[in-house]
Amino acid sequence: MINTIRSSQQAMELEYRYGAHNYHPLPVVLRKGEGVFLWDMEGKRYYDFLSAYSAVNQGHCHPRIVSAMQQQAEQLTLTSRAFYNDVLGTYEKYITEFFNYQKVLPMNTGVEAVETAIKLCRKWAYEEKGIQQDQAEIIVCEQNFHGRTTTIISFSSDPDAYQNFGPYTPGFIKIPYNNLEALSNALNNPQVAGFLVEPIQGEAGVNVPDQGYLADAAVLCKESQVLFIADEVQTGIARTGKMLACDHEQVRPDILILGKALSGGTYPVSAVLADDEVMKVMKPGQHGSTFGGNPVAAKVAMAALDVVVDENLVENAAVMGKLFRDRMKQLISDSDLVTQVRGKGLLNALLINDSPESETAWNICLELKENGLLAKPTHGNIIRFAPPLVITEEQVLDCCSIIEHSINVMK
Ligand code: IF1
Repeated sequence: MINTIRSSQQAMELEYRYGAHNYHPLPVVLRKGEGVFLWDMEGKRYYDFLSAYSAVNQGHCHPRIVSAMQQQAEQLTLTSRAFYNDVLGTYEKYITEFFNYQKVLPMNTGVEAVETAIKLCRKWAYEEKGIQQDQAEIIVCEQNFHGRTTTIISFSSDPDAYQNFGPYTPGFIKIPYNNLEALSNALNNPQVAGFLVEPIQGEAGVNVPDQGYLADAAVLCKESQVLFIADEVQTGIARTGKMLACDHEQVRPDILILGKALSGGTYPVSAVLADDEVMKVMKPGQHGSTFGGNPVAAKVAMAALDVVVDENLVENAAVMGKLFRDRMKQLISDSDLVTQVRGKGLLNALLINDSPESETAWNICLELKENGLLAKPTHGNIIRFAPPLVITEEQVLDCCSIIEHSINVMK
């Protein structure tokens, strides 16, 4: 009989004793989620303003997604790709038509999808572009975050992400984000195969590039026969007030990477989408994953995307995001503790007027927690605010009051 956890304190102690210490969570122990709300073990309710880093766009435990998961889980959970099943083809048709690509390669986590995109880009470079074997380079941006596997952290600029995990995977060129001249110069290298970029840098602190950056970058890549690879794991699926953040500039990536909210936070589901010109280089036995494209993932993803459309989450993210930023701009003029609000749709962040090494942002998040709102700092002095996209106007206004009160208490 598994010993049930009876208190938050007990839960934290168990994790400390038996779990690897690879996280520093906010001291709150959650046991229930529904829509924009989370409840801790003592029954206190919180607004969730992290959404599991944009995985719970549809709201916690969305009934349609949970039901799709339950129904498939009682019938067939996993065949592996050694055999066909009666769900995958339907899902592949659904998602390729949804995002207007000819092919999809289904994976599980975001980082697996990024790794898949890198392999696809390199193979295309050798077999289609004619780059010399093992010489392909992929351009990435400083302050990127694309996951935590060894290849991905090989091109991270965050010492916490890469220190003492070497030797590193070669074949990546780092350039400053939001800098077209740097991209143009890097593209002069004939070995370049792709440009991997987050349309908005989430972990870096919701870095929104200048209007036109993505569109101009895509043009530069096309002119150099370089694949434009958009990592929309965090910015995709309605989060920024468009279905994809690339849609703000009508950019159609050559390779599109999705994850997180592709399942509404119920199950690990990710996907890489591309047209045949690129995807054709992947032949049987050259890539895969035990769980990639499994029947439960497929049903969950279709339900999760249906919810985004049926509940008009793209529009709601755009409207509620603007409402949030407008209220925060008012706070900025009233308080010297907050210097900037930035973001698109419901992916926003507040810059705190203190050094990144200070505890101020963390202490503000502790105060927010006391007042019923959960958020977490990204880097040092930046707090990300990203609620589920189902949030109502009344709830946004309520949360803005909580944030204003918490900031003023801290002043
Ligand atoms: C954690 C950060 C966010 C991502 C982008 C790929 C991935 C992520 C743009 C990999 C994942 C998660 C990882 C999660 C916290 C969160 C995060 F703080 F780590 F950096 F969102 F900003 N591309 N981001 O944001 O997807 O393999 O995790 O499914 O605790 O590491 P994954």
